[in-house]
Amino acid sequence: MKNLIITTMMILGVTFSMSAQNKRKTEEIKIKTSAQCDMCKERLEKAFAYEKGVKSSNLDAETAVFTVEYFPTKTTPEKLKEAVTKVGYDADDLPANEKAYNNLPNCCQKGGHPK
Ligand SMILES: [Cu+2]
Repeated sequence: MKNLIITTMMILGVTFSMSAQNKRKTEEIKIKTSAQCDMCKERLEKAFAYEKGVKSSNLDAETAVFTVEYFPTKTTPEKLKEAVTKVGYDADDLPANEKAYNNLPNCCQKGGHPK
């Protein structure tokens, strides 16, 4: 009987630590955006500092690729892309939210920094 209790407690312990690890596991997504410059970088990263389920984010101003590390239990790639469009940028195939885009300074709108 005592052995059974110990075994049960061990199984519970293992299950618990496994689910705890699962909750902390993050995934990474790379979103191609229409960002133009360092101001865009700051704007996007600032917005994502408050976005639900996001652990960290980084925009490469050269390639306009936005890399986001997120908790898959708390958010989805779709929600993250939508959040990018709400800041005023295209996210892969999703077009930018028009109102947010129009609020961007001219230099941050598409073609603001011709390459
Ligand atoms: Cu910009």
